Amino acid sequence: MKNVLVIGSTGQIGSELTMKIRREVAGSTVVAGYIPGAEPKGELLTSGPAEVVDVCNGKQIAEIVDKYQIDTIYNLAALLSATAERFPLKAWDIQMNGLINILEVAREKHCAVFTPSSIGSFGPSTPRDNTPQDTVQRPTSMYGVTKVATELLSDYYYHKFGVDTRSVRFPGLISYTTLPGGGTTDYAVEIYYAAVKGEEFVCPIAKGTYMDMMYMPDALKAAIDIMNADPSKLVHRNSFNIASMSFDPEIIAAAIRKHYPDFKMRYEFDPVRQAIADSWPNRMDDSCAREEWGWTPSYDLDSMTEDMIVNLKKKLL
Ligand code: AKB
Repeated sequence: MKNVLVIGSTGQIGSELTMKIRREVAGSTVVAGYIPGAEPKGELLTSGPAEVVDVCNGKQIAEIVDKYQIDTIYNLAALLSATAERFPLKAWDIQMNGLINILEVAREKHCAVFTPSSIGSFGPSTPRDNTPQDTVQRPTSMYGVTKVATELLSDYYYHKFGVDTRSVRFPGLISYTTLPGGGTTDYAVEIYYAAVKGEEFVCPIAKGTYMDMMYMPDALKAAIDIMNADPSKLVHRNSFNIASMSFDPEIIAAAIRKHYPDFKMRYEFDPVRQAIADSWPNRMDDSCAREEWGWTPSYDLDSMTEDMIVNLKKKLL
């Protein structure tokens, strides 16, 4: 991984991943790909090249790959689960037509490709606890349909054309830098903003709904480590279960109350998000990722909560 293109570089994952690779991979050029209306700002803009890269424009992707001699593409363009339910055709266009554009460029120009999958690739008939690496994947949301298809298409390009595709199934990601938007797990970010601002939190997800969650530093580490993994050790490719913590709204609220004893939360559930959450696993089994490329998370709920609060205080107060 030397010359990297991050497509969707101004989103929740992209904004931090671009900076981490720029800082940590010596001699790398990391191009921040963005679409008009979501321009990079601040350090993301000043610390390296930025280019308009629309996944729906294969020619544009190919030009940027040639211009910077790109060897690795992080494809982070996506509509998250709740938004994808509102705009299913747009989600299909970005997630599937966008992916095939990227895979075609990668095939021609010999790039490795990371396209994240998600807990959303599972559905109601998947075992909910200790969800195995290889299991039933019959999601009921458009987001999930595109995620399963992403996994299959990425594996297809590896087996058929030798394109070095690899990825992970991300849990809900929690971070203080860039807000997510339109996801089912967004509540687990928003709850921290409410606590630090001293506001009551209105939770859109019902009590007792468990989902896998992960702190952003662990997610970024996974996205880089999987692309640097020894290919001879990889039995799987698209995509690996990765896990670090699983909780329901009561449990995260209790972790926050260790810092803000008066923190208040009430429920007003969102039927779209709740239906999606009810179809997702409680907790994935990530033993294949641990065995095949040494995945280990660093943060649990308490250490994440402490770090989120310290950083959000600096950001918001
Ligand atoms: C979402 O909630 O849509 C995403 C995801 C779990 O993939 N955060």
